[in-house]
Amino acid sequence: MLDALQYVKDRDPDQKEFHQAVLEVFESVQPVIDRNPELAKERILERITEPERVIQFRVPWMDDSGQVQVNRGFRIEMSSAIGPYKGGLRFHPSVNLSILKFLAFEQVFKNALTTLPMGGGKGGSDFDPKGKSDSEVMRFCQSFMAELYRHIGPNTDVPAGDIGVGGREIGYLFGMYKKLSNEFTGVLTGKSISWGGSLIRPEATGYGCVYFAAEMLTANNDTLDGKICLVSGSGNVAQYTVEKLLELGAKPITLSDSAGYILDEEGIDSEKLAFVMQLKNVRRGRISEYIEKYPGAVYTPLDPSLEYNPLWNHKADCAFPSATENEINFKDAMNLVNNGVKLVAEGANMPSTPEAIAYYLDNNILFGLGKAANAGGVAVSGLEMSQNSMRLNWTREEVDNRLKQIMKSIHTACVEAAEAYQQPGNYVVGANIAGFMKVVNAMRDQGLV
Ligand code: NDP
Ligand code: 2IT
Repeated sequence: MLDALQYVKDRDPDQKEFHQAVLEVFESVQPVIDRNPELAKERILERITEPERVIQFRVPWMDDSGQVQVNRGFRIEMSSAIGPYKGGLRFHPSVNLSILKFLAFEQVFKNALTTLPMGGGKGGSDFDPKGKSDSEVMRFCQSFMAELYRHIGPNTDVPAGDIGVGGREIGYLFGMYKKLSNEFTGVLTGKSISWGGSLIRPEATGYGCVYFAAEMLTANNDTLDGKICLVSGSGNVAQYTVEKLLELGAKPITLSDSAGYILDEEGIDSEKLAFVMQLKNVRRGRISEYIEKYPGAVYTPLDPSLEYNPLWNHKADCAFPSATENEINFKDAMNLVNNGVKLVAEGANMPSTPEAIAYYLDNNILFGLGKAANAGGVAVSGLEMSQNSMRLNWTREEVDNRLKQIMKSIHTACVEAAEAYQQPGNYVVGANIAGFMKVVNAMRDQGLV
């Protein structure tokens, strides 16, 4: 394992997020390698960490003032062992190869856990949609797709949304793909319901994460009813996490964006959530505006000089990090535990640092790892692909029931894999081993490709 990790680090020494994601999986699957030494001989770890294909391209576009802008576009086609490459596109200034490779790597195992036939990929751009007009976003998306279209397809690679890519962007990307390929196919997921989308896809990641949390609690004879919850982010995942928490009787009290967070000790109820949805999705405003509407709440701007994030330092029962990677460090994890938090379910991808994860496990926190807890989004993307292939639409109830079933089966797979390797209750080991085994078995069946 150490050899394989060193090999990965030596090949791309500056890709620290990718190394972090790889280390977590390698540590979890070490007992599998120990039991099956032929995997080391077959260099499975070296193969599984090497993307099948990496595409990088220039994305030139013109802004509203007539200035030419140049961004970078990427698509990492990580693994097609169990299906076409599948995973989101992220538009954010921080996007680089390391971040996209970590996301694509996690996606491979997450998609395997969903039980649906999807490989793993991820892509995006360092383009920042914030503050851009709709026409600028459209021109950018069209230029991005002018290159990406030749690499994707409904049976090859099916992108979707992620940070900075929601319904608006998927619409512009789909329109350009359709024009260039002269085909109306399910090449992207997260489409609008009137032209091939699936009901429940917008809700799926947040709902799924709460279903997963509920499963972890049920396994411990508890429920979400009455639980005080810390939620970070205020985008797609955070919004529908809050919606489902409210439905299950919990009390969410925080939301955030990259500039700061709000604390509403009376609880963010459905009326307040509707305001946040309008604010973020339609007006594209900032979470600080929440306190203008609800003066009982407190807004705290982000203070980069602090070694911890005060959002994670309030009395609560559960935490749902739903913004971005590494948003909970060791100090934050200590604060969570000291404030009584007993459950952490990751809506975001890799929001907890390795030190934070070790601290949760040492303190018996019920910890739902992102690749298990947030798999509901891509699972319903998989259901959108099925509906597109059948040229049929399922009802809300049908999709929601399938989502619930999938989250339940992911929970069971994690529990069983953790038990099989003598680490009961460890969802990190459980998720990584269950996802890994499925992908590795497929790779071995298909030979050296
Ligand atoms: P959105 O773009 O809808 O929302 C992202 C939210 O997180 C915004 O509130 C944003 O604030 C905040 N945020 C983004 N980057 C940072 C940062 N560097 N520091 C602090 N806050 C930040 O994205 P999603 O809700 O879709 O994604 C959130 C997380 O969930 C990501 O980790 C994503 O990979 C993961 N995820 C998403 C899935 C999906 O289906 N959409 C599926 C599974 C996981 P601001 O507005 O200021 O940028
Ligand atoms: O991280 C993720 O799982 C996503 N952004 C969703 C991917 C998808 O293909 O729906």
